[in-house]
Amino acid sequence: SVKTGGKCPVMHGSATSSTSTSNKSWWPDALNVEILHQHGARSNPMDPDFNYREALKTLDFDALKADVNALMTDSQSWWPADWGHYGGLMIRMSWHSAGTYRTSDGRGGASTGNLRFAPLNSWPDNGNLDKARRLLWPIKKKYGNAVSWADLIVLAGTIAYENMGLKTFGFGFGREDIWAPEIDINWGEEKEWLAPSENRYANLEDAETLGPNLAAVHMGLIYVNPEGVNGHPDPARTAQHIRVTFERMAMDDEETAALTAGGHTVGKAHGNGDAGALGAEPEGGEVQDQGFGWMNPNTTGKASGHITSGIEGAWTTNPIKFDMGYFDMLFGHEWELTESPAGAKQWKPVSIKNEDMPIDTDDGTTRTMPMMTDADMAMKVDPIYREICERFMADEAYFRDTFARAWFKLTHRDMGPKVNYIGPDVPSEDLIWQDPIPAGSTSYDVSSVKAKIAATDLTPVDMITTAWDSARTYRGSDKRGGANGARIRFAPQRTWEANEPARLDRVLSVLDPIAKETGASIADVIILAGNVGVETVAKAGGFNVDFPFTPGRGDATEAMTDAESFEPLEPLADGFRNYAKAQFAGSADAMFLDRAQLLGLTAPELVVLLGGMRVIGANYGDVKHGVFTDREGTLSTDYFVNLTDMSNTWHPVSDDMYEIRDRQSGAVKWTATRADLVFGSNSILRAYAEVYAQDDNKEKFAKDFVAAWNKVMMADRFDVS
Ligand code: HEB
Repeated sequence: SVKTGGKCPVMHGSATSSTSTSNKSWWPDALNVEILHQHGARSNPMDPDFNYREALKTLDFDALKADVNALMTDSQSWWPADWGHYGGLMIRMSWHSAGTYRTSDGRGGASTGNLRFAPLNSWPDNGNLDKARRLLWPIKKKYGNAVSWADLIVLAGTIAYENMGLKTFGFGFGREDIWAPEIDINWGEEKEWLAPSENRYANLEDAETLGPNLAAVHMGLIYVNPEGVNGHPDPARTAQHIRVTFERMAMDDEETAALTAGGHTVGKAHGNGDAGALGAEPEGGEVQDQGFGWMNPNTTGKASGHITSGIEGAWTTNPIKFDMGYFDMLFGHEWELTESPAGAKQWKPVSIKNEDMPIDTDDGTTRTMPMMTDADMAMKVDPIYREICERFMADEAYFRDTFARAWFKLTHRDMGPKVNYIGPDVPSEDLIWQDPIPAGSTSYDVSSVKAKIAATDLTPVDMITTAWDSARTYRGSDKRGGANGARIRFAPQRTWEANEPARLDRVLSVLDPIAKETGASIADVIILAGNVGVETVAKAGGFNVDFPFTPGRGDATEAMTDAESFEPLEPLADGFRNYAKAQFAGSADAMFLDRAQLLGLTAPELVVLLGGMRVIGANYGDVKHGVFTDREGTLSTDYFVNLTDMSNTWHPVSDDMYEIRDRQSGAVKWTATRADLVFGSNSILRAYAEVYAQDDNKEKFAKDFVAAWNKVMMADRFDVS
């Protein structure tokens, strides 16, 4: 074969492939500011005015669904379907696109179509899902911009279930595609696929000690190793790891058991041959492979020759029907350890009647041995999962409903509030994990509310910090958090250290009656107060800013709030207010960047907001670190002017604490943290800091500050965007 390895024999001037001499490889500890520059207009091929929600209005939903249905049983010779049905494959694709979601930072999940790109398109766990997307391509091609890959990938699995006899809970369109892989998601530190699990656990025997933002046991896997922890079968032990990894995906024990059983009620595992002989994964392939990975050189051209995980066999007697077959098989037989033809560890029935065996994928006259993975055995061996399965077995309708709801949650968890769902099959029932928010009034008199706020004895800082704290929980990753709903009034947010509970109580007790008097929601009044506060400090700085304001935020109730599910949204550090819980001080700059990315800010927006917040005096607990001004409470560019002034010197004095001294006299002028000084030390952030330090950019600073402030306040207003 012609193998150039993609290497050009002639050196050319640009770094056209990721070279080993990128800045990241020279200075691995530098902040990765690029995470703020993703998914820009330069990478997006759509017209600038393209709006996916609008495009969806032109979609013929019924025709699309009919085409996806027809695809299920339209077997292609280049990838023959098992039993002539692609349902299992499509479901596994949907599940693997959704299953990367983790509650800790809301990243991962099905809402971006990232399965098209590396690393996900080439993760060992995603083997042969490239085939599923190529099978869908004619449909994507036909419907074009009116349906995103992200939606189509989730729809395919959902239609597959319908096709195989499950009444699903519903479906919402509305996932907009990205055009380059995300660079903000930390999938782990390992440099080797499926590296031993020890790397990511403090103690592998305690599944809870899995690294904080991770939700899989190995690099390159969605959840647990199907052959057991580090490939050693032990269902009871595997159960502990299933519990933790699924919990991090927001699933409780019942949802987990339902998903696993309902998932493996259909389809099969593929390992009928030498898995070691498979070709490169899509991203590592040769140009002539055209992004097709894991090709099997020993293929028979039949479905029975597909090799994916290396595990071989179906779970049920009839793998193209959604039925109770998984429970019948698992609980109706005793199981013993065996190996697949590819050498993978799996379980087989000690004995089984011929008619209970699944028929061969290609040949309707022969039957094959069913199997269970170690993870399936966990459903039987773990006492909690077992009890849940027994409940399902006794009540098929309950199992179907529980599974259908869990599948809907799995595939919609990262889409944010229900207003983001589009299409004829959006379920009307409100679900607690959607963080429901009732519509708020839009008809009250905004200026009289502002006047009432201004007439209170709240300071601008009271108003600004409360509005900020209310809005800053927003994370674009799963579109949760934010000011709408005013959940800052409830547990757990009301008592978060970062929210300065005493001040929060005091401010809310002043704002609450204003909301009651005027008919505005408390959520709106909190934001309006922030606007009043910023207007006041801007005026002090000589700027006359006029705030845009869009009323209509609603007030959630405690009954609409799953308090526990908000715990991961707690700000453990918030550089904008120079706050870090004690144990995180050393990485305050990195956590600052993380928060800015989750808020959806660009690097210039991050910089302008930070500089403004400091001089306003919005620091947590009124600490003075980074308040580089002698007129605190006035909106000004002083922070940037003093940060970039060479008449100062900078000195570390203790962990994460620095002094800014006068170069001549040595007198201490200010103190600072890493979250301040990184804006002078990081060359990219410094470039923006210089923009706002410039003599000609004072007005620009005020204008940009207000725009960035407003962007954060509006980040969760899907109801109006
Ligand atoms: Fe599953 C398949 C594992 C969960 C759905 N999985 C499968 C396989 C394996 C597994 C190994 C085979 C692959 C091949 O092809 O070879 N899973 C697993 C684990 C877990 C799971 C370990 C945890 C527990 N799944 C799951 C879920 C779901 C699923 C949750 C959904 C819901 N899967 C599935 C399906 C399939 C599978 C459908 C079939 C595919 C075909 O047929 O192709």
